[in-house]
Amino acid sequence: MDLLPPGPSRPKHHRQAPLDVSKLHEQALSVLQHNDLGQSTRPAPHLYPHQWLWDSCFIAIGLRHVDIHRAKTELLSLLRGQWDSGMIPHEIFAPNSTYHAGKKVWRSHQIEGSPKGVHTSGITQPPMIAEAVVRVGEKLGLKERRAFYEQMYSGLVHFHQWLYRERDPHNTGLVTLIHSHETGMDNTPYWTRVIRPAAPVRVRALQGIGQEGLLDYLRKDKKAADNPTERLSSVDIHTMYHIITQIRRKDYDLASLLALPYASPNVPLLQDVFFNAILIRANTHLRAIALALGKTLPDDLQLAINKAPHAFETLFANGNYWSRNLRNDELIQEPTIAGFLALYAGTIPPAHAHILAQTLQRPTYWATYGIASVPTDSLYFGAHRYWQGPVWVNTNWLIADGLERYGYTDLASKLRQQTIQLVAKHGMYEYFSPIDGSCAGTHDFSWTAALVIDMLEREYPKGRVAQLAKKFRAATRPRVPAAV
Ligand code: 9WN
Repeated sequence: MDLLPPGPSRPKHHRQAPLDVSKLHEQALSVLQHNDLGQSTRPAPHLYPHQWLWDSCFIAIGLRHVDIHRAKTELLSLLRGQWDSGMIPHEIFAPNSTYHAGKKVWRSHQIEGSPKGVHTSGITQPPMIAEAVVRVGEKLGLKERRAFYEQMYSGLVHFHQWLYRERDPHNTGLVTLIHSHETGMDNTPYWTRVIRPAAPVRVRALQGIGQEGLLDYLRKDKKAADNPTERLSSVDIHTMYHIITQIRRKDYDLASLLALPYASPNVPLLQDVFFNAILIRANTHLRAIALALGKTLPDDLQLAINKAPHAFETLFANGNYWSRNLRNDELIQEPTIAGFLALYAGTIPPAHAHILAQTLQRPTYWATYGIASVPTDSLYFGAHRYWQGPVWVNTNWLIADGLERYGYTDLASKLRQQTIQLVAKHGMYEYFSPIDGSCAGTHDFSWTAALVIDMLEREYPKGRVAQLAKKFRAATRPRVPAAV
């Protein structure tokens, strides 16, 4: 595959097979309708019954095309989980739903400053919320947009301030993650590498006698998964639970965790490249929101925002961007999709963007349906193994956006069209094999549906889907409360 030169050319159509746009749109809407919880949307019916931070952002980006009121509600509802510190948690638990790492695991109500009346996790997730607010804002008239921005503004500022104040205590310009779930890519290999030495004694003992298979019986997520072998390994999931217990005992506070010496089974801490790239982009959006409201961001935040793009460049080595292990200050040069998010950050030098655009076109990353979460020549690769190989619709969406920002318009369009084809052929699944597109993970996955709607709007003539949107609004409206 050749690198397409940057330029303002109109996107060409890269259709591989005839596509029934209306049918696909209808399927996507029915998934969102089915997963609608009133003021938020669950990611999937069985496996993920609560509200997740970055899922809701992607969902709002799709919903804005069909029900702007509901899209606003999706984002406003995230603020009900915000902690006094400013943290927006990665999960807000819906009442009466079971989940393998639910409220009893996180115990947010025991921590001072957690919100009253809702149970949440104690960690965050990629800060996609400013992006989603701006995307929803694009669909509103000036007056309504400002009103919506006003509703979101202080929560957003507070969140970004928390990220830099609490998660970058040494003012490096890069925030640190305390759990792999914060990156959104739970078992991505660069996290797996640092997590495995932190396995609890019981897990290592079972591994020592070759009996780790027994851990399968203690897993709760397997019951809800369509095919449990497509999720994390039992060793990794038990290690992740163990890390949750340790960070909970330290009130999910980075400063306290930093005070622990680095020896197994302590907690891995990473300046995560994927998360920081998204944060840099979110900062740009936050600035735009402040500008639209005629407000000035607080000085501490301005300083951090200015520093971040320079600090991000310290993650560049050998032609890619990597996460830094805060425990030993080393870059973890383990090939995954994460470094490509530097394109989405939008602040890297064009020469680096050029290298990334070339790398992601290698067949090991991009076979037919977009970018594999781990290249096929990695030792970690498994075509259906969660974040260790499959193509995900949200990362295709993010990378297409990043490519476009650097002028690779045609490549971005090709990526979006292949993603649409993938979902049209295999269904609204959570993830897909990068080799043959076969579906994996859970069915009726909300961000797949929402982002397909967004990509359809982008790639296909407008107006063909308006009627379906009307039908969707009629079906959801009575269940949506007037305000959050
Ligand atoms: C833990 C909901 C979430 C996504 C994450 C994805 C997965 C949860 C899990 O599901 O994580 O947060 O139970 O494995 O990795 O990106 O937000 O869709």
